[in-house]
Amino acid sequence: MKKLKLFALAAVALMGLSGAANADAMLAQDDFVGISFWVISMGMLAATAFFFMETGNVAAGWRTSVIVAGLVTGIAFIHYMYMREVWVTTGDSPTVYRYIDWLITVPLQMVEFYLILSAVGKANSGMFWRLLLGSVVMLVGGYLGEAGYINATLGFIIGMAGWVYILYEVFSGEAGKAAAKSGNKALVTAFGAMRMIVTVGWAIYPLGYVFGYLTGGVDAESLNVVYNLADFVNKIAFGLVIWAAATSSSGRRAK
Ligand SMILES: *C/C=C(C)/C=C/C=C(C)/C=C/C1=C(C)CCCC1(C)C
Repeated sequence: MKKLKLFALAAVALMGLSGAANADAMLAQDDFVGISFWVISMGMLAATAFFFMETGNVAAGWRTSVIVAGLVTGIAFIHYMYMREVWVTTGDSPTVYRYIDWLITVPLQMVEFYLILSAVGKANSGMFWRLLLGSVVMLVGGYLGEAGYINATLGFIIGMAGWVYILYEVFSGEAGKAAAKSGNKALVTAFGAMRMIVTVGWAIYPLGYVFGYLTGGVDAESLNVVYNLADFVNKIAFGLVIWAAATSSSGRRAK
């Protein structure tokens, strides 16, 4: 188990490094957007190491949730290595990389609602599929709109429908009800905090879409900084909430 974890970490770090091998990609001292890409990428690496290392400190039922938190930040770390290179060398928004990252990490984060419910025995497969479907509709709609395959407004409407569906599921749908009735304090706290992140923290992305593509008024610099900060909260803090619930329900350092 220890060896496997080290191997996984080394693999993640190596993949990330290969993205940084371009010698032309020198960060300018006044490129604050580029600096934010660097800072967030290192935050993602540190979070990944932390989550993987902590999997040994939580009860078996919570382990998968903490592993998935590490996968989310690990996948984001690798994408951040590429995104910052695109930004630093060309000054363009790395939209394709961002969406590929979202397309993998957001469904994984949705699955986290299911996983923490299943850690306390309150999940069913219907929730899993509904949350997954909502996130895929949201992202595919957004990408088709942003990349110009469909009208930007139409893409936005499809994306919003997916997001609203997710919010319905975690607030008033079966998943929300199951959490409220679970009687597990750590789960209720974590579920509530994750729900707030998905409501408030996630609102930043559609706002960025509106200002960046529909009304205009936000330049690529600001949009990237905002997305970077949003990812920091929505991936790392989201994982920490799960980790906190996992450790408090497991008794710290339970082995
Ligand atoms: C780690 C990355 C995360 C949590 C990304 C989340 C992305 C969204 C919540 C995107 C939402 C969008 C809409 C709700 C409307 C259409 C446009 C999107 C895709 C930006």
